[in-house]
Amino acid sequence: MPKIVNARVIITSPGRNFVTLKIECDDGTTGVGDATLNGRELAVASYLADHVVPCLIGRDAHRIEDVWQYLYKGAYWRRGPVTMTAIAAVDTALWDIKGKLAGLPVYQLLGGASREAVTVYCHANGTSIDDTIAAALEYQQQGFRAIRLQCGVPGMASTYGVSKDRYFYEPADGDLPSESVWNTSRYLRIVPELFKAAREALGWDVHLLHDIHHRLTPIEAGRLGKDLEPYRPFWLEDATPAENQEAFKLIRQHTSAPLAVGEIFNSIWDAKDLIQNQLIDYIRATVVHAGGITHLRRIAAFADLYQVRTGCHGATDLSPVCMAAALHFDLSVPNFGIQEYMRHTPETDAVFPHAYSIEGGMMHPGDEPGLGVDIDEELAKGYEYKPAFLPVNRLEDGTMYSW
Ligand code: GCO
Ligand code: MG
Repeated sequence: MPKIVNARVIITSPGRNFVTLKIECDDGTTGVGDATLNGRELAVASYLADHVVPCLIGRDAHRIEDVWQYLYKGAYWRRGPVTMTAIAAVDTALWDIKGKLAGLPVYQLLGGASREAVTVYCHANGTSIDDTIAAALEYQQQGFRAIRLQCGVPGMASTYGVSKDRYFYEPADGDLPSESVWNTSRYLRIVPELFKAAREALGWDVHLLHDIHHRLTPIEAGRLGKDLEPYRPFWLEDATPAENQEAFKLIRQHTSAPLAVGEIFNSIWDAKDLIQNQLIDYIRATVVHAGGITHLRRIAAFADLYQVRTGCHGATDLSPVCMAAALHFDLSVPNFGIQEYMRHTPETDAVFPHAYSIEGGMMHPGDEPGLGVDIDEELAKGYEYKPAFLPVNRLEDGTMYSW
């Protein structure tokens, strides 16, 4: 058996913070897992280093399911983003090790490829509609078949999804949380205009997506869905906070716009009612925050029974290790829908050398044994952790709101 002899938590900040777990076996085989929880990184690092690593030493690295159950049931305190991100890191690293020992890319261990490559959506954003459309046209020319559109809202200084840099998006930028101001009616007026302009400029052979980022009530989301229907959105994401899964019934009663949710979910239980009542069309949970490849497969298998497809979260705060793992999962899973793609900075790519590649709006995990991704620990040492918080949002009268 490949015995686990060492596991270390590596914190590095090549442009942004990442937490990575590296597990080592007695034969020298290593595996990596992403453990990054944006804005709360050190909580997961401590959970792993103080409470998980000591329990891993001496275990059989091949027993992925048993280790998963041991960490999940053994913690007694089930679920939650910190616990599930820590479990995900271990699980991902063990799949990487199993692939390397088998001499096969991980997607082969998951049943093999169900498609040639993975369709991704990219991000077009700008402070105005025109800027956003210009960015979208550029992506369309590069061959992307699915584009997310986010634009600034007139009268609001900043809004989620609109970056300072045209190519790199990084909302976690403050030593303390920065504050934005939110106005729902202005937002509800601009988004249909954005989609109208996008269809005129880009035509109908491209999928258009939009992220509401939890900022509407169910009835407001129903209204927006109706207004966007003529432009055939691919999905509306995080229409309303999903703690109350039943809230999505109200949205469904008012619009046929497809709904995606789940980037902040960490367990199948967050999505159970949404899926079995067919209240959503895409489940956005991903490897790093939803218990690793093992648990994500369980979510996808359950979703498949209800014709809900996958649409894994893939923002820049998920490291290339998570991206690689997500691609192996995406390539294999029968009910794959789409994969989010946001480019990492060259500094991040250098710290995490990887075999995955992108071409014409499609990605492939590569055919290296394991996940085909690693961390360059020497390079990583040069980038010290910097506290960075996500912004918060308030209504114009000062009331705290969802960001
Ligand atoms: C997305 C997400 C991200 C999150 C970010 C928070 O759809 O990509 O909403 O942009 O805001 O991952 O850390
Ligand atoms: Mg989102």
